[in-house]
Amino acid sequence: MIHKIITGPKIRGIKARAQFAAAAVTVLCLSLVLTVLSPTNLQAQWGEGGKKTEIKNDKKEVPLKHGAHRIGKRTDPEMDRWRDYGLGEFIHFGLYSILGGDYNGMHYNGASEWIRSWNKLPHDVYDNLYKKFDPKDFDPEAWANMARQMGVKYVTITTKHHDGFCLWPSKYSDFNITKTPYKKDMIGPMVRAFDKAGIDVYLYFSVMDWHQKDWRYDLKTAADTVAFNRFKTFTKNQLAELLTLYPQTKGFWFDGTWDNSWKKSGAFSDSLDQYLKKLHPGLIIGSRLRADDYGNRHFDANGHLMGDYEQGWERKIPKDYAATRGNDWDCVMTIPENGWGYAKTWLGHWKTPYELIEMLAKCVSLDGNFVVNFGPKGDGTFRKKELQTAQQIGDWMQVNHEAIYGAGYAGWEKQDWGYYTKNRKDGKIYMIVFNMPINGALKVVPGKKGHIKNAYLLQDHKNLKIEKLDGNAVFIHLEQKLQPQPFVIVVEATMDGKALDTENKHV
Ligand code: JFZ
Repeated sequence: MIHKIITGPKIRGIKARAQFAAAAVTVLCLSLVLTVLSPTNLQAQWGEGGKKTEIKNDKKEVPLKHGAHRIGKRTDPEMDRWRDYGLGEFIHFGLYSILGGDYNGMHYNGASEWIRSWNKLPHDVYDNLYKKFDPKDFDPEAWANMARQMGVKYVTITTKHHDGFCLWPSKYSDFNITKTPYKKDMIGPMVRAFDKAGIDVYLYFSVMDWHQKDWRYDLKTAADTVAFNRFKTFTKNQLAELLTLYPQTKGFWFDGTWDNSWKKSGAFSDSLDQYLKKLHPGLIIGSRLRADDYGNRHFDANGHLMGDYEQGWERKIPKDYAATRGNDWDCVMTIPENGWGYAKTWLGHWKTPYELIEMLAKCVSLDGNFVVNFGPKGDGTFRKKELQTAQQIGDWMQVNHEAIYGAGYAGWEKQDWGYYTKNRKDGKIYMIVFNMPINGALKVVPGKKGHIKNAYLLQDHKNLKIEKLDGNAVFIHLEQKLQPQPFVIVVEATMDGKALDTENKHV
């Protein structure tokens, strides 16, 4: 099954490429015809320093009814808040948490929340699991405390995964929590507990729904279209219901939007996006909801992001700033190699807290947020290893959070010791160090006009020795070459080209 999960997106990818090629030909013809009518194209370019410069070029944009409606980042307070989170938590919890990837003494090798698609497990067995769903030890306050201790600023919780099971009392689907032995709403208590702990709540919602008879993978017949139209209304109703029941919601994390049926529904997903935002001003929706007129997802036919942030960085991190195209983005990450829901048998590598912290540092250094996933057990508690991971990330965050919250891309040339981040408000630069060089010195090459004034360790505020190198580069010397954990150095610099009196100090 791992095979199936791994090859799934690839096959989809090939199909998508074929469709893209077809769309591209259409687009080319269209643009030839519509040259006279088209607006002048403005292409955004991103370089070191993160400054966006609009450059005019002669290429014409493809006219789209359902492409991006905004070029560049959202600038409202809600989105500023999102941008400053730095660290987030993802929680996958549902019927699949009962099985934990095992059935009848057999182990499913795919991601455990996909177990319903395993040919060894009859659908009716899975669909009757709700009769056993009773997370007796679920304690929303404990979940929120764990998140707070870990230092996360936002959490995304699964309200409904691909299996269609709703963790809230939806009046639009009987396949919901009230029909289980547990009976009570789980989403409300979670939303309120996280909100009380000062953690913003986002709702994961899979559009693809294996339980609904009207769901279609593709629209091949008129009957498919009729059924899928009913499905669209159902989806819209469920989403409005969630926003009405849980007004604290800050945004939706959409999923299961890769099938042809949805890709052919660009007009609907566009109107849905606008409807939800009207219902709930400030709502944040990433690039996994919409498709454009040609079925392009994430980016429209003109390469513009459709959504408030790029949501395609799933278990992967951009290699450099250029790869982010200057967009807002977050990376969602599993602790095991792959698998989001609880898995009793957790095979393969487990990421260590420091590996996760390094990913966090890298994401923030490239202007993104980092989200760590947890898969609680069927009884509603977290496995020990996940609790320890959260605790250790939290311990590190306690000391070093200044380098993460409100910080982003610094624009300084990356060095091998680790990552720079920069506070968006006061411009302070942080060095998050993972690889201490053998010579005990860290090279810093500030931007062209930068001059290093002072450097100190964030953990104890002890000043560090600075040695001037050629130009405005410096070495920062550490007394202790081996550090037990990743550490942060705060750099005070002037960026106006003026040298400071400390500049010529030699060590
Ligand atoms: C999806 C789900 O199928 C999965 O169970 C989990 O919820 C995850 C967060 O999201 O998985 C995906 C979605 C997109 C890609 C790969 C896996 N992708 O774009 O490569």
